[in-house]
Amino acid sequence: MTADLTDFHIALSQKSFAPGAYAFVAKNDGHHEHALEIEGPSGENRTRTLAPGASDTVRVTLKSGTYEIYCPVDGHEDLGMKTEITVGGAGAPPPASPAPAGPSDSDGGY
Ligand SMILES: [Cu+2]
Repeated sequence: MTADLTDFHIALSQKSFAPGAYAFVAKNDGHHEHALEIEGPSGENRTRTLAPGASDTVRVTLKSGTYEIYCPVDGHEDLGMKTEITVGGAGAPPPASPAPAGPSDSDGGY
């Protein structure tokens, strides 16, 4: 799970989760200091404040519900550095199923 922090946006590699323990790796790809805070049913967890180019990991055990993910640095949340994730429930994607194995088009190929 990665979170890309830029000026001023948070891009998550994933937005639907099953309940469980996760490590969010936050990388600051912007030109300002940023951090990542995860707030929801498990409380608040955050990375340290990251200088441009720095990264940090925040470990959190997600419970069912909605979490707000944002940058706690001065006013960045209002500039757009916030998003939401859904844990469990209807927001979770169905388990991936392999593509159906159709009949082969190959006839030996002459
Ligand atoms: Cu920020």
